Amino acid sequence: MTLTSISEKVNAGVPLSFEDGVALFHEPDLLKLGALANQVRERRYGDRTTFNRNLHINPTNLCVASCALCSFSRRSLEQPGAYTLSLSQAWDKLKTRLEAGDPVTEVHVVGGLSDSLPFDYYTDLLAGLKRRLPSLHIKAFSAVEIFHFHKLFQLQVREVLQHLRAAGLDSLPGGGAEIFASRVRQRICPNKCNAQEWLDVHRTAHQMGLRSNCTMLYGTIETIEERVEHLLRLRALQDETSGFQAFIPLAFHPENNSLAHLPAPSAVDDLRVCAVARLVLHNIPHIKAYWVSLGIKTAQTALWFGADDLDGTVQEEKIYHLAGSDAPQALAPAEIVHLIRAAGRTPVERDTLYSVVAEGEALPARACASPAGEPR
Ligand code: V47
Repeated sequence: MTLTSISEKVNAGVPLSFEDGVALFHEPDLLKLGALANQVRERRYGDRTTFNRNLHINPTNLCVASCALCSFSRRSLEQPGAYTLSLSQAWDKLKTRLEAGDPVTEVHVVGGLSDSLPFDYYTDLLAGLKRRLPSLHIKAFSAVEIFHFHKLFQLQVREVLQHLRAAGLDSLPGGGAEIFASRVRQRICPNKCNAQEWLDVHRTAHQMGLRSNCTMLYGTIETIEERVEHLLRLRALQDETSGFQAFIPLAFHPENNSLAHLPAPSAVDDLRVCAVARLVLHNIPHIKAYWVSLGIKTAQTALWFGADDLDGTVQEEKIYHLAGSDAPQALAPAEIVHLIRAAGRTPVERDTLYSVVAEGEALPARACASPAGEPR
């Protein structure tokens, strides 16, 4: 398999095979790989690059799963840093943003797998957020959490989703997929749902008309073959349901967790995963360069390696910052607009379902330029 023969398949709209995916990961010419991914990206979106205004709320870090990859979770309230937000504390996070005149369009809610919070806590949490801002899109609870609710509260996955939807749930985030191969899951996250269960939650959500995202955590102990198998399983579900909106490659961050002996993936790995994902996942519309995970400079570069979205303003991100991310805690909308323009792309503010919220002159501008009058 050469890049030329793969490129012919891409141009003819032929889905790439497992062998093609493996060959792309081994392709020595990163820039040629990136150029092919960029060609696909530009054919669909030109140089338009989306972002949204969002807020992360992590209601609790109490978690029964104890995943080796995680720096966020705590086993009990006695451990330093353990917390559970009261409902008013969680709602106030949104209220504070709104009172500061920041019109967030999305809240991203994910947390640990608590064995003590009642189901009402989660439904009340969503209902209270929606009450405070009825137009808010609530993207909440990874498939791992939904599966945990199914087990803990003895409800079918569909019933869990129905109750959450009635309370305000609009879509599911893509977290918790990690790497589907059971060899890897047994080492990095043995106590959470398996690949089939993760995929089944998304299948059910899609069948109910809910959209969701998907992810792959790379850079722990997985092989190239296991990465490709992961991407192909996502692609197969998308062929069936068309419910995934975006794929988010998640770079492993090794601080403060049981896998701290592993090196973090390099920027070359980051760009390669992004480009391969764009080429293999031809049926998933968007590839997000999540700047919190990649760092700002690599995320900007990823916009030339297949990515067409930078995620959002974020604010209050905990999972990556506890694992060593040195990205800022939040970006102002004007800052994201600037970063996209500085990367040579055209910024577009979107909502969660990728409808345009603002573009061109309607986008926020930075208050002041640097002394030389040039963008910093
Ligand atoms: O589920 C946890 C991963 C995910 C670490 O759907 C880690 O729009 C790296 O899913 N190093 C949470 N990764 C983030 C996530 C996400 C982010 C942005 C947008 C969306 C979306 C989803 O982060 C977790 C897990 O897979 N993770 N610990 C770590 N040490």
